[in-house]
Amino acid sequence: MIKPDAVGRRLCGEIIRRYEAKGLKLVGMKLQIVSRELAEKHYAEHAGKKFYDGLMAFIMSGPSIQMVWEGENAVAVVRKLNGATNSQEADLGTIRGDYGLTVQNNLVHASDSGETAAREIAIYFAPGELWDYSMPDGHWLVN
Ligand code: 3AN
Repeated sequence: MIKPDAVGRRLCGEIIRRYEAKGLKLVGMKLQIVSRELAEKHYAEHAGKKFYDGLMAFIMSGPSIQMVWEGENAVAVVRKLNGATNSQEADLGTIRGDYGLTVQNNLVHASDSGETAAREIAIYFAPGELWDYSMPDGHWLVN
C-alpha cells in the first residue's frame, strides 16, 4: 500500500518504479480513501495499542493506493525495498530510508507473510480485480 503521506508527497510513481524495476509484477491496483470499516480490518492486530487512534486517522486521511505484486519471494523482497518500520532506522536505499522521517507516516505498508497477504488482499480486492497475465519479457526474471 502506498499510504496517504506518499500520495500527498507525489511519491507514487517513484515507489511503483522501485517495485517494477526490481522485477515484481503488478496484478492488482486501486486508489481509494480507506473507510473506517476497512481500516479496522486492516489494523485489527494493533487495536488497543497507544498509536492505534493516530494510525487509523492517518490511514483514512487521504487517498491511498492498494496494490498486489507477484514475484519470487515477493513478501520478503517488498519488505526489503520498503525498509524498517521506523523510517529513521531504515537503511538508505530503501523507500522509507530515502523518503521517510517518522514511524507513523512511513509511506508504505506491506504484508509480512503469505498468510497476511492473503488476508489483506481479501480486505481490499474482489477476486475479479486481480489479473492473471503473462509479460513479454517475463522469462528473463526466472532462473
Ligand atoms: P510494518 O508496516 O512495517 O509492517 P507494523 O505492521 O508493525 O509495521 O505497523 C503498522 C503501522 O503502524 C506502521 N506502518 C506505522 O505506520 C504504524 N506504527 C507502528 N509502530 C508505531 C509506533 N510505535 N508509533 C506510531 N505508529 C506506529
